[in-house]
Parts: sequence; C-alpha cells; structure tokens
Amino acid sequence: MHGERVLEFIAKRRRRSMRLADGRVIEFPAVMGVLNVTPDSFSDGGRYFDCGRAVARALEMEAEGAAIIDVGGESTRPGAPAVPAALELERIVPVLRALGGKLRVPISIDTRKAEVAAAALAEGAAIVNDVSGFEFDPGMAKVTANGGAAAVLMHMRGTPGTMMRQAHYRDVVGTVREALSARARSAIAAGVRPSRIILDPGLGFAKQVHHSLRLLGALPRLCTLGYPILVGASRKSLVRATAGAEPAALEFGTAAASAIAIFNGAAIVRVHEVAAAVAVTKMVTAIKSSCG
Ligand code: HH2
Repeated sequence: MHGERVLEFIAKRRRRSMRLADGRVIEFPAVMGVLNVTPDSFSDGGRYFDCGRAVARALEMEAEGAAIIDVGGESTRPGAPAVPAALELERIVPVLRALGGKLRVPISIDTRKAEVAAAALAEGAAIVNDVSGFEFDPGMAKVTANGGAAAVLMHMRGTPGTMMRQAHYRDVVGTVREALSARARSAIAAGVRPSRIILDPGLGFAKQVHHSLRLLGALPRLCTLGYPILVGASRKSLVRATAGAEPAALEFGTAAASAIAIFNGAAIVRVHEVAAAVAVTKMVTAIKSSCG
C-alpha cells in the first residue's frame, strides 16, 4: 500500500527532465530521431547504411530539434533475421566514432546485446535502448549500470522472428504495465539508477494493430508507474493499417499518433521524421499547458 502511494506521488510529480551521467539534461517531451544503420530496416533500410550519410542524417536530425539520436545496427521488424554482434558492431562503431564530438545531443544505442551496448557506451553513447527490456542478453543490465547509462526498457515477447505468434492478450494494458514494472525492478536490482529508466510499451512488438491502438489510448495508466514513457509509432503497422501506406498517409498518421502519445503523457516519441514530430510536440505541449 505504502509502495503504491509512493508511485502515485511520483506519477503526479511526473518528471519533466532526465539528467544523464555526463550532466546533460533531456527536457521532456522530447523527440528521439531514428538512425538505422542497416540494409533492411522496415521503413528506411539501406538509406543510412553508408557511414557518411548516417553522420549527415544524425546532424540533420539534431538541427531539426531531435533531443536524442537513436543508432541501431539490427532491424527488429517482424520476421527480421538475428544479426551477430560482430556485424552489428561493424555497422555502428564507425558511425559512433565519426560522430564523436560532433553532436551536442546524447546518442542512444538500439541493441539487445551487451557486447554492442558496451562498445557503444565506450564510443560515447549515453543511453541503452533495448527492445527486449534486458531479457534477451543477461549481461545487458550490468553493462548499462556499470556505464552509468540511462535505459529504455521496451515490452515485447519472443524475438522479432517469433513475436507476432505471441500477440494475444486478455488485457493488453494490464499485462504490459505489469511486465514493464517487473523489468524496471530487475534493472534497478542490477544497479541501474531508477532516475535513468525509461519504459516503452513496444507498439507493434508482439502486438496486433488493435493492441497498439489500445496502448496509445491507455498511456496514462502506464504513466502511473512513475517512469518516463517512450512511444515508437513511427511508420509502424498501426499507422499503415489505419491511415494508409502511402508516404503522406504514413507521415500524417505518425504525426497523429505522436500527438496523442504526448497528450497522453509520453515523455519521448521515437520517429523517423524529426521536424514533423518537433512541431507536433510544441503544439501539443502548448495546448496541454493551456488546459491548466
Ligand atoms: N521500434 C523499432 C526499433 N527500436 N526502440 C524502442 N524503444 N521503441 C520502439 O518502438 C522501437 C525501437 C522499430 O522501428 P525501426 O527502427 O524503424 O525499424 P527496424 O527495427 O526495422 O530498424
């Protein structure tokens, strides 16, 4: 009972920012720009596979107002094949090295592997973004804790190859909320600071379209866990199936999902089109604050 009251208290005083180990502060709501250094990501595969292009895109997203650049070397789209750590490192390390000292905003490393996270932190990344919520690789929590890094813990089931077979829930919101709470507790037990934990319901990951839509609508319930919430709806099946798959429909649909996410309390939206999300964030923040 006491614990629940503490969580309610924390939720009411919802965090407005996060201080990273190096003193940089991320103000919420924030936009995380996606940089996929992969040949096969579902929406931008191959576009930033070249190191020079990846660096230029990172700088462009920062100029557009991204508060975090999320670098990934493995596609996690449904059915994607697993990538060995050595290949993931080959993709991301040159980009992180080339970005060294060029970006003001922090870098997050989008990986499920401790070896890749450790190398990225050594190259200056400050946040570990793990779609498996530290479940895929048992070494992940220690690497994050030892590096003093912030952690994004996402909810999914199985692996990208198997997850859509497990997209069945009786109560998707309650199930995801419980699982995220458990993941936060085990990260804390391994030494990750509670003030550096971000939770993510994992739209599209072991979720059918209606599950993802339901989670977006029910974000306030996830916010009562007391941690900042990240939402990644950008160009996903919930947008394709609802707004349409042509480029304009995908972008407007993504913007609508980001707007609702922020209105419902998300601290961070993860997107491919940073400029649009920054405008959406400003607009929703202004409307929310005028609501009192
Ligand atoms: N979605 C993707 C990858 N990483 N991380 C978090 N925290 N939340 C998400 O929703 C999320 C994520 C999938 O999107 P994308 O990076 O565009 O595709 P791919 O995995 O094919 O590279």
